[in-house]
Amino acid sequence: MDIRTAPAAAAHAETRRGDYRPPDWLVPEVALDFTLDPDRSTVRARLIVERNGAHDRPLRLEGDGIAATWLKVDGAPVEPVMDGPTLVIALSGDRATIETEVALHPAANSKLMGLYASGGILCTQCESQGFRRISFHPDRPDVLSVYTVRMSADKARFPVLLANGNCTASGDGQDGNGKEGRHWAEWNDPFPKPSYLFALVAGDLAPNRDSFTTMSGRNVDLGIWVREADLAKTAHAMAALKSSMAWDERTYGREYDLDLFNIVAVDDFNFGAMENKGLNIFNSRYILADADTATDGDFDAIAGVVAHEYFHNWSGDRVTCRDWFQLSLKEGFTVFRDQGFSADIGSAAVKRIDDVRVLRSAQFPEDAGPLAHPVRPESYLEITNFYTATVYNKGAEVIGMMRTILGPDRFRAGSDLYFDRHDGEAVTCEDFVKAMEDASGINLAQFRLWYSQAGTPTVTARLDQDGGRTVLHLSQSVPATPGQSTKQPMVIPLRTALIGRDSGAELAPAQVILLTEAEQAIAFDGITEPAMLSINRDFSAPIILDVTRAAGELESLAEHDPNPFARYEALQELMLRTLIAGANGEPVDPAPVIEAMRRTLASNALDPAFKGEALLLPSESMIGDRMPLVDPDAIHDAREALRRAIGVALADPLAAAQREGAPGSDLSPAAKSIRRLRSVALGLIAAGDTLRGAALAKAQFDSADNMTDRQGALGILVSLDAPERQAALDGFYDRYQADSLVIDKWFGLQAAAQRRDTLAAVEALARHPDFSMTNPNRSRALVGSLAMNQWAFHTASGEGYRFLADMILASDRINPQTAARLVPPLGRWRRFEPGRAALMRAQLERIVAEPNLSKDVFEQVSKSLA
Ligand code: B3K
Ligand code: ZN
Repeated sequence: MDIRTAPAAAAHAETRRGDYRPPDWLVPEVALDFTLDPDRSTVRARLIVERNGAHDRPLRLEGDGIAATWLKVDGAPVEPVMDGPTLVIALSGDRATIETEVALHPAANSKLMGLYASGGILCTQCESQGFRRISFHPDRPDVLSVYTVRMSADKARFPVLLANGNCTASGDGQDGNGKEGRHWAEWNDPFPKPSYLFALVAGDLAPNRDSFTTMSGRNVDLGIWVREADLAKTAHAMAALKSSMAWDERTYGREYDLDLFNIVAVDDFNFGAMENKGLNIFNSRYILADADTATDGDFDAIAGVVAHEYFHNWSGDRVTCRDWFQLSLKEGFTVFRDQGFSADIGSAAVKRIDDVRVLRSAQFPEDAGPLAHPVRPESYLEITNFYTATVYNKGAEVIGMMRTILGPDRFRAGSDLYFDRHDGEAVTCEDFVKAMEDASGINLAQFRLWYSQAGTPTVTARLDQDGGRTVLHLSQSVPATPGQSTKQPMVIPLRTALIGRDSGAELAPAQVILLTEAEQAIAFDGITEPAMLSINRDFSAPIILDVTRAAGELESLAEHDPNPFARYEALQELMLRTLIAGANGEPVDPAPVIEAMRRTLASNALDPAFKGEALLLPSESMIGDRMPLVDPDAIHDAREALRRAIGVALADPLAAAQREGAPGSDLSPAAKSIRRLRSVALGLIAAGDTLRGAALAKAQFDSADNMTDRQGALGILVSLDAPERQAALDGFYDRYQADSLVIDKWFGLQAAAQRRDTLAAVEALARHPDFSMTNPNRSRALVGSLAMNQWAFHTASGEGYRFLADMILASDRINPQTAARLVPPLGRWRRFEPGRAALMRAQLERIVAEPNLSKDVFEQVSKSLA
């Protein structure tokens, strides 16, 4: 139940970065008093406000779907004056006490922003602008306050009451009056924070308790709060929390600052998790895991997200963002930090391959489409739409490039300076870069273009060797993107080595070449043998690389390049060239790919996890991204043909790899590697021989003692026409009916199936009793997975587009954030052949014509059509 305020003229108004002005009023103190009930909660707020600078503007407190039951200024009742959703209070003095009361209906809050109910737990989500759905407030990240929170609730239904900071008092009754069945608690957070970091939780929860001793010897009590029945699934998250606390001390010198650190898991959550100060709230999929229900990938994602949210305590909470255009200040940096953590606790090469895969599959298409925006955007209608792969993942690459340019020691000096200089402040991306410059003495003026220019640069590279001279010719270009027709050359750090074509040895030590001009030539001295270029090693820059290669070079690099990432890239590039030729209808010889894969499989020097990654063919959408126009059928056919050829030719070594297993209880990198390669091999075997593949998959499924093997097998069976398929799907459902995170997998695997009837199956599953649009995990599992399944989603009839548009419209009425996230797959219409493009566009037009569309969906759809 949202109270509709007068349709503000500003409903679709843009917020622009250049319009930033410091707040007119500061709020040094906030005291909140919640009387909690799912059907009717009341929130009393007392704000101490102070005029900021000399001006005579009124105090403006933002609201969203709330109304003040009363308002007091310095203790005296005042009639509330509204400007649309905003409460406007004229104040004559420079300091005042403002009190408001609002009533909320958490159980009816399906947007999952503000105070809402999830499975009987009351919880909050405030970033970016959810606090204004709880109480009237400036609700901008540069207004920092010390919060005191009091809450009362029914003791039987909500025995646990948590908020930010430390619990200072608690007792039975309400307001000290002993009201029957209720209890209360009071919390205080000594660290001033913006409203987006406020949180409270009330529920019937049990803790996994542990403790951590910080580097200065302080004890921190840790708690992970879940339903009692889920306690056994919290061990991995707790271990990850403790190792990320130690890692941040070692790697960035950052120590935790409160005596308490709590995490709560809830089932209904709009994204992964939230870094509220001292009280992180998580989507339960990033906390709960055991070998029977979670894959190795799930375990890794849990460690990564737990670390990410923990790291925000410094990169986000202690030093926060001045305005939402600076989102990458905390998100890009924190992703970079969590990637470093995961690389250190697992295989660094595999982690880099995974991160680059995410960048290429999510960020590159975004950068090449109608929703392209710089890492630091210039304007938005709805900030929620800017929690993107560009802000997060390209933002992390930008930090990584600074580290590459500065070197690790100067980078660390820069981050120390940044944290020291800005502790307790709300700052900008510019402040971060300035700290890096000041600490290193390196000028980053041109580098700053990475924050302002959208679009993925393309770099061409050619190594010329003649007359004893070796010269590397480089050129760069950045494509036009919406609102940015011309671009300047960027600073592109390219980690480069030359490899002897005959010896396979590095002829010159690897070095970082800084490409700063549109065209540049670099001469190498003392190279006497024919050389091959190994460039953009470890993906040192987030670019598209176009290297002129001699015949046989990629094969040779795939086998000999000493840099594992470069070997992976060479094999991927070899596959891509073959697949693109196939999709273009050219005659294709699969032999070079098969032989390179055979050598990779046979190598004893390679980690099996690396082999698993290396043998995975580029996805259909990645192939499409490299073509002028996407023809999903041609791409699918070419990819399946190559998979079949590989499966037939390498049947024996693949079968050997598939036979290797590791006990599910073993989560060591080596055991994970074996399982990873096992299911990749199974997929290729099945591509070569359906009957054999189905039998092997069924056997792997039945004998599995862990979810990685079980899901790996089921993920292959779902695409096969074999009797084992339905039996396995049914068995899986029956076994895990009561476990919603596993049932998400069941929905997701069917939506990802490579079958002609996938779309029809998904439409049927959308009517399954377990399907629900109100749970973001479930809707993403079914609808999100279909939209990522290029061949199944893009059927020539356009039925997939109609289905997705229906889902967007239905979901917009429930949860606009979830709905808006489903728009980008339709927004890529210009990339598809004309028939499909027209059908996709027609669905976008149908959506935008709908009255009462949310700002979230309106922004994504209208920009996609522009
Ligand atoms: N900061 C949150 C994301 C909030 C998204 C708001 N629409 C989680 C994270 O990135 O850590
Ligand atoms: Zn984050």
